[in-house]
Amino acid sequence: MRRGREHTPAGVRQDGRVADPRVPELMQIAETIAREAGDLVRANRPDRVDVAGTKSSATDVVTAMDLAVEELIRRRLGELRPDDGVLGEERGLEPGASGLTWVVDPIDGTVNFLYGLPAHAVSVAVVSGDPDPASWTMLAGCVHNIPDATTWTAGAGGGAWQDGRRLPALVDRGLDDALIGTGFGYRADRRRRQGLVAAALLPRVRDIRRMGAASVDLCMVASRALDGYYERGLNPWDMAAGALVVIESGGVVAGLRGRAAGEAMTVCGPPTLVSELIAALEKLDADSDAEL
Ligand code: LIP
Repeated sequence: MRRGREHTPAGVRQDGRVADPRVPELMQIAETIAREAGDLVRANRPDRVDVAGTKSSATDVVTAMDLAVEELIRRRLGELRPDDGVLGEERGLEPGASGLTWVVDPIDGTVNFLYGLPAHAVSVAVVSGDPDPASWTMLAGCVHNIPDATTWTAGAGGGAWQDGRRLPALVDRGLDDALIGTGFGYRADRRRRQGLVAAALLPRVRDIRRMGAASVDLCMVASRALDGYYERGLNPWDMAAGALVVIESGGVVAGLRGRAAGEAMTVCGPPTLVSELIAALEKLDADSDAEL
C-alpha cells in the first residue's frame, strides 16, 4: 500500500507489467464470489432485518445475513482456493498454506443494510503476506454494492474497473475544492473526537459526505464521486479491496506521519490532495481519541 510517496504499487514491476501472473484469475474469483454473495442478500433480504448480535458497542450490529454471507464466501473460497487463508469480519482468521489470504467483509455498511440505505457492499480481496495493511501485498479485489450491483474490481498492475469499464486516472485538486468522504466509529469517545475533526475540516473543504461503508467510500474516490476520503478505525476487511481499487486508479492510500494506512487512519485520493489532507489531519491529531 502506498504511503504518501511515489513508488510502484504493490505487486507491479517497475516496467508497469503485472508482477504476479495469478492476478487475472484472482480478480475473476473475487468478482464471482462477491456477485454470488450479493445475489444471496438480494434474494433473501427480509422485510424486517433483525439484529443477531452486537460487537464493540450496542450500535455495532451483526445480522444473520452477515453471518450467512460470510459462510457462503468461505465455502466458495474453500472450493476454488482451498490452500488459501481467509480473514473475515465475522469469523476472524483461518490461516492457509499458500501464502495468500482472502480478506472479506460480508456486508460492509451493516447499519445501512439494517436501515435499507443504498451504500452497503460485499468486499472480497486477496493479499500475499500477513493480512496486515502495514505489510500486505494486495493482489486483487472486488467491491460489489448490493442494492444496485455496482461492481468495482482491481488487480495489482491490472488497473481498476467499474462495471467492466476501466477507470481513468484520478485528477488532482486542492483541499478547499474537494468533496471529502469520512466515517465514524461505534464508540462514543472516538465519535466525539471524530466529530471535532470533521467540524474543523468542514470550513476548509468543498463539503463532507458520510456514506456508511468504507469499501464504497474508497471506490467512490476511484470513480471520482468523491475527491478524497479519510477515516480512523478501519479494519483490514473494510479497506482491503477498496484500497487496491484506489491505487490502481492512480490514487494514494496512506496513513498519517509516514505510516501505512490502517486502523489508526486511512487517507486516500490523488497525491496532492492526500498530502494536503494528511497535513490537516496531522495538525488535528486525528489519529488520536484523546479529549482535546
Ligand atoms: C463500517 C465501515 C464504515 C464505518 C462504520 C462501520 P461495518 O463497517 O465500512 O466506514 O464508518 O462505522 O465500521 O461495521 O458496516 O462492516
